[in-house]
Amino acid sequence: MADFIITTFDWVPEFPRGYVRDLRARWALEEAGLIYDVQSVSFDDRKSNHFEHQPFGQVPWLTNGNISIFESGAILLHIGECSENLLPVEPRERAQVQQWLFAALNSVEMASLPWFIFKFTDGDSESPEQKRISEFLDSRLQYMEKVLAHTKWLAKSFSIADIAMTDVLRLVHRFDGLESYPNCREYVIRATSRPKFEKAYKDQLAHFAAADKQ
Ligand SMILES: N[C@@H](CCC(=O)N[C@@H](CS)C(=O)NCC(=O)O)C(=O)O
Repeated sequence: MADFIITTFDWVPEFPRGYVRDLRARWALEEAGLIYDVQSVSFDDRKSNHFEHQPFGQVPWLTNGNISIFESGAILLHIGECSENLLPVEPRERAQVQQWLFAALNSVEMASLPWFIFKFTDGDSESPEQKRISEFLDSRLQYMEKVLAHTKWLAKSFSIADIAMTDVLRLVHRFDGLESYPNCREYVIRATSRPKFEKAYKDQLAHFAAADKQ
């Protein structure tokens, strides 16, 4: 049995495929060259065992020996601890990666997720609430655009922070939210062109497609 086990849903509807957050864990483990298995829990029928690992009844969670850890950011940090390539040991570089990991989740995704929910549920209708959220996201993207004008990756080299930031931004890109942000767009393209992302992405699609056939 592999040391690392990612648990995700057995099936999800077509729409979120390729964007389910187990992708963050798959991608990081691929980049780290660590062996892992993927296990499934029911999407339709969430049992008490599921809530023991992920108290919100969501996915993913990761097990590594006797450790079981949920929240994709915490999972990325855990994988980073096992791979110096993704989370450097040198204190200054390590701090850079950690700050950008939290920035992806706590400064950008906290704006992109409500924006996505409005897009998904209300389309392009510009309600005052939707407009406020769009402006909030824009304010974050304007700063990211400046940061990404000068750097290929968020820290000295590709890291868990780039995995989180890319995954956050590519959902915005999916709904044309990066049209005015060429540096953010190029960053997403650069990161998602990495062979390990492509593998993780294809594997996720295959995982859910296999459930369709059953
Ligand atoms: N903050 C959590 C969010 C996890 C999350 O939103 N998971 C989604 C799949 S990407 C999910 O399980 N959705 C089903 C639900 O919320 O019931 C993380 O980053 O791990």
